Amino acid sequence: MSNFSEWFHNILEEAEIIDTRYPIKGMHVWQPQGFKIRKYALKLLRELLDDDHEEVLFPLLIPEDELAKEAIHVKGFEEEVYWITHGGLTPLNKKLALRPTSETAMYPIFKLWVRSHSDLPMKFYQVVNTFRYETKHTRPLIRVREITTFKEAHTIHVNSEGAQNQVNDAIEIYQSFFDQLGIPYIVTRRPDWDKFPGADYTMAFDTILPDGKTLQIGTVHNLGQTFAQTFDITYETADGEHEHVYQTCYGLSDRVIASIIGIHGDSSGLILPPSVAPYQVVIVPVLFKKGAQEVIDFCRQLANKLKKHGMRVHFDDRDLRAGKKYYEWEMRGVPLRLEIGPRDIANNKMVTLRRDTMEKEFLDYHEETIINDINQILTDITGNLKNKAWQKFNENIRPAKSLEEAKELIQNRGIISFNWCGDESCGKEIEEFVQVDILGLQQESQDEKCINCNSPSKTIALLAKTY
Ligand code: PR8
Repeated sequence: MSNFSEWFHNILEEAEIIDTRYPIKGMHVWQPQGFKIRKYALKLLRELLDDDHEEVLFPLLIPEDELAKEAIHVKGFEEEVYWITHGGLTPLNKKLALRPTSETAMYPIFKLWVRSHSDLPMKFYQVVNTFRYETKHTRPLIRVREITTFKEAHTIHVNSEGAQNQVNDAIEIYQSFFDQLGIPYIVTRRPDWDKFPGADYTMAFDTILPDGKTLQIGTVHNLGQTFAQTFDITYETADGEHEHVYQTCYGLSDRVIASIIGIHGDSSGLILPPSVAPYQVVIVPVLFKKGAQEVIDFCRQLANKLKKHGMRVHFDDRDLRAGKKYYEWEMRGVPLRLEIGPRDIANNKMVTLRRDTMEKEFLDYHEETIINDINQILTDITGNLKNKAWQKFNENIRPAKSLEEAKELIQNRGIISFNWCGDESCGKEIEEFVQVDILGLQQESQDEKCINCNSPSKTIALLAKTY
């Protein structure tokens, strides 16, 4: 995969994930294969959130005066908002924004919903499309102007500690989600100049794509009381006082799908983790004139049996050369292929090909154990994909002891860690020298000196070339 960008665009087209020919920049069409991956990814996410969040659906349009209420927030988004100015031929009295995110759509309503301390915490989420007029180079799934898979959660708490704990819980939820997809990540606190507009602070998940650039794949924001004060969201305490609530919000997007595709794929195409693969197993019959019907019957029965046990299985009985079928299913990233011919049936065996290793093996066929055996292979594939991805990720994080070394190391892309005093103007100097941005702050450092100004270092920070 020498040119990731080209590989990525080709595979989206060849595997029928996304059609990029829609005539609006940054807006694309989900094709059936892509839509299924998206659907299964969302299923995993909903399973995690539904435990203690309620799913809701707010309108797409936000009145101008609501969007403008929170000054820092609106400033942060002013260059990215799409506006509706007319209803048919009639100019609207009040312009309507296409939501770039839904704080200002939801929070005036939260004001009506929140009553007493006993109602709290409240935790909501929705999966919607949002619109951002991105000025940076757009790329399918990675930087789009219509984010079609925007999962945004919004929570409300009685005190700062509640919001703080929720930030930690949200990080755990996302960790568990990315772990199931085998996507490696690093969680950092964004520098103050890069936090979500209106947030007290922002925690972000970043992964590394095969070209060595990092991609922000999720964010968790502690909003403190900023929006609560702007939208006057209060609750009644046990003593009958009225207090402003504390809030958090956290979001993920189509970038999750981009990461699944980009991180696991290889030169033969997609490699999908079984949890999101449209087909987890494909059965290809190896047919000769003699015994063909027997093979077809056997394969069909096996497919039905696996389906009954909840697996997504496809029996490919098209009249095509086996080699052509192999090529296609490999390109589409089906985790496991079973090849079954007359001799295999006679010997109670079948050939398995794992897409992650491309290794062919014989599997003994036993009526009673076949379900377990195949499930075990799928579990192994999930584990192997995750391990391989993490290994590569970790190899791409390197420490630098000096600015010169940081500049040198960043030529190989990836993430560079270094000691930093935390001062904004010093941070800007570092960014200027190295010519990449500070990604985030990782952890407190002790007895170390800032790589730039030599004063005591407060944190280990990360530098990266980002998408
Ligand atoms: C919020 N409010 O909005 P956030 N294309 C693809 N993915 C994107 C794009 C884009 N143009 N822009 C952002 N993302 C908060 C939290 C409700 C939910 C993805 O936060 O602005 C990024 O992965 O940080 C980002 O982490 C996530 O959406 C949430 O967007």
